[in-house]
Formats: sequence, structure tokens, C-alpha cells
Amino acid sequence: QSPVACVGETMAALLPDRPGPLEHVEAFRHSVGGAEANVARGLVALGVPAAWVGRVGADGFGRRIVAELTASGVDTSGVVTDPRRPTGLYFKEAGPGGSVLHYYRDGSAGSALSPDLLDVPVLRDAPLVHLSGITPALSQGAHELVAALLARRVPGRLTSFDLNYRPALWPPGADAGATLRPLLDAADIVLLGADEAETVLGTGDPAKLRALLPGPDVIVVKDDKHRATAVARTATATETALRVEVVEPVGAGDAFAAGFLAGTLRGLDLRGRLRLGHLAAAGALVVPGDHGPPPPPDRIAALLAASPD
Ligand code: KDG
Repeated sequence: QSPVACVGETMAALLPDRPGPLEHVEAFRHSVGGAEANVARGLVALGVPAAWVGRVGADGFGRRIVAELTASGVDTSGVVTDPRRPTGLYFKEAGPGGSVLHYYRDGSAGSALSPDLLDVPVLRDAPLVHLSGITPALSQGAHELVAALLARRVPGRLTSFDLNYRPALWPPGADAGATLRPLLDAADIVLLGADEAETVLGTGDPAKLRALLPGPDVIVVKDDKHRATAVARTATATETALRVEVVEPVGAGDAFAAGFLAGTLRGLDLRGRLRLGHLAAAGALVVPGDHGPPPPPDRIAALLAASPD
């Protein structure tokens, strides 16, 4: 079984030993983060073989990324090491309004993605290619790679695209919507938050998004009431998230995507796919890092068997 290929930049994630401004932090825990690799990990945790395809520097941070992803079961055969550029970093700062990510990734190995990667075997043969709106903001080459992957229609292959709008990555005055809208519309599965969709596309309303993006088979909108609505061609379903004590939300969207995609590959209906998304997200919400423990199999079975109400 070919693994799902998740393409993007993975960074060393430095997690503070305490909440508050970075200048008061004494120590950082060395971790690994990056939206698409988070999805790959989430898929593996749900029993779906997945690969992360991207670039790292020839440095300790890059080696840590490859080692950690490999240890978690992610296929890293498509990872390229760049001898000249460093691995990107991000620092998490935990404030009262939530976490802020500070990026140190300009000129990084991971941002130098380009269509050169198109023929990496794990990417060529993948049944599903997962992408996000982070990558097109990283460099011209990264944007071209994403556009080429979406343009290359392979029979039986699905593409998914998580909007993941990260304002800090876009130059002032850039029209992220103009760049991202055609990419979203070219994917089979689109995942987005209502708030970020409102900012980038002018609406967070599921029906209006469906009209704006006629291309995808299904559009999943997560709203601020902890609900996710999937709008397919002829059916719509809404499911509410599980109630958990949130420790730190970064990574929960990626876990949700992993759950939804795992449900898609298992042939679940829209409700089952959304439920698996929420269940996976719950695991990421209760930890300070980007990924939590995988949901136990009996929990998955029970949740999928539960009645819609
Ligand atoms: O979704 C989580 C990501 O935001 C985090 O892992 C870092 O990839 C990252 C990014 O570009 O923000």
C-alpha cells in the first residue's frame, strides 16, 4: 500500500518552559512541527501509512526531524537534505490570547521546495497528496510545486488542501486570496476554518464557500462554535467537537485533517469522517506540542458507532 504523501516544510519547534513573553523564557523544549508532517503523523497514528516529503538542512535540527518522523512511523524516503541551507525553526510563545508562532525560516532548506520533487517515487505513487496554504507562501518554487501537484491529475488519486492561512508568512499587501483560491479550487478535499476563510476568501459561510469553490468534492468548514460542516456535492453534515480541557491548540487542525482523511480512505460517510477528525483533534488539544497520543482503537470504534445525536 503506497503511503499518503504530505508535502511541506517541517521545522524544529522550540516550546517554552513557561507561558508569557519570550524574553522571560529560560528554556525551550526541542520538538518537531510543521502542518503537513503533523498530518502524516496523525495518519500513521490512525493506521494509515503516510509519508512526509520535504527538505531539511544538513544540521542537527534536520536530522532530528527525520529521526523523529521515522520513529513515529512516517515514511521519510522522499526527504531531501540541502547541504547549503539551514533547517527552519519556530518558537512558540504562549500568551493570554493563545499561542503565537515566531518563525525563523526565511531562506531555510524547507522553504526551497520546487517542482524538482515531483518525481520523488513516494509522491508519484501516492493515493492521496496532502498540501496546505502554508507552502505557497514560502517561495516561488514552493508555490510552483503545489500548483503542479494539483494540476497533475492522476486517475484514482485524491488531493487535499488545508487553507492554513498564516498571515506572518505573507508579505505586506500580498493578496493571499488571489494565490490560494485557484489552488483550493483545484483540490478534491478542502479543509478550512471559517475565520481564516472569511479573511482570505471573504466568507466563512459553508454554502457561500461551496459556491465560490465549485471544484472540490467536499469542503470542510470548522467554525468558532467547535463544529465542523462538510459540504459535498449532494450532501451536507455537521458534527460538534468533543469536549476537552484545551492545553494548547496548535496542531489540532492538522490532527483533524488526518482524522478526516483517514475516514475518507476508509470509505466512511461524511459524519464518520468528521467524527474521526474531531477525535484525532482532541488528542492534539490536550498537549503543549503539535501532536498528542493517538486515539485508542476502541475509542475510534465506539465513536464511529455512536448515533448522530
Ligand atoms: O498547524 C500547525 C502549524 O502551524 C505548525 O506546526 C507550524 O507548520 C507550521 C506553520 O507553518 O505555521
